[in-house]
Amino acid sequence: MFFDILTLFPEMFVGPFSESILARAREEELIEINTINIRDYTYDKHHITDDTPYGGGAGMVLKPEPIYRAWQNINDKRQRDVTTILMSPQGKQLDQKMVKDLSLEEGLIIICGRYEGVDDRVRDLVVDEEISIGDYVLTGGELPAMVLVDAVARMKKGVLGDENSSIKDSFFNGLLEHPHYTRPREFAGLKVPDVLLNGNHGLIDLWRKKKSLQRTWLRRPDLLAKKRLTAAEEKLLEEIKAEIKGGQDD
Ligand code: 9D3
Repeated sequence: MFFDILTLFPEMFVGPFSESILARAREEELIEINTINIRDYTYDKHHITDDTPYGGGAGMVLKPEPIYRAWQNINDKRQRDVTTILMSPQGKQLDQKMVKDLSLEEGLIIICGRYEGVDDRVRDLVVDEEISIGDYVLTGGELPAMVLVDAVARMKKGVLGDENSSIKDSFFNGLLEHPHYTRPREFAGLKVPDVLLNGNHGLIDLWRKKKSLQRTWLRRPDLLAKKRLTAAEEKLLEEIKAEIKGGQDD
């Protein structure tokens, strides 16, 4: 899968996409990440990419022509209409369902806004979807684009070492994850729960499912409200609620 990222700051992407899982996925050509500098598509002497807003007001707006030319160039190169995303605070908030759907695309063009935003005609002409990563204000669309690429790339077959890792993901089954432990068995006076040491995988799975439900109930009741529980899960949840009333916490 390819990701063509249109940005004024391509250098920002170098570090995050050159380490660990994404670096390996690129080496193995499971994903291809290209950054395209919008400034390379300015034709004026001073390579100007922004301008003051019509109607007045604070801040600057990204001019449409350089972004449009950059988009046309890469979209033509791909020889098809590539799904084009604008990272924007006005966009639909990214969730795992959107990530999964986007991972089915052959490739994406991602436009990163800066300053107050992008001339709205860019939206009209080339943007298919506007995506936000949450309700907090950042300085531009670059970090959100990195978040999007990371989340989508790890859904592709072969990108995660363990084929099952993305299938077991919490937001995939709609629950938060159970606690994880590794050696040593005791650390700073805290012991690993005995059930994880006795090798009884039936009991371990049950314990993990219960912890998973407990955490979700305590921290993200909104997720639990959306999820259809099996009879076994309902039973565990009743146990958890009784325990919590009895003064146990997590
Ligand atoms: C004063 C109005 N601001 C809108 C909330 C202006 C504004 C602030 C920050 C316009 C652009 C930006 C830069 N942010 C992004 O481009 C961005 C973003 C974000 O700030 N938060 C979460 N997701 C995203 S996706 C792109």
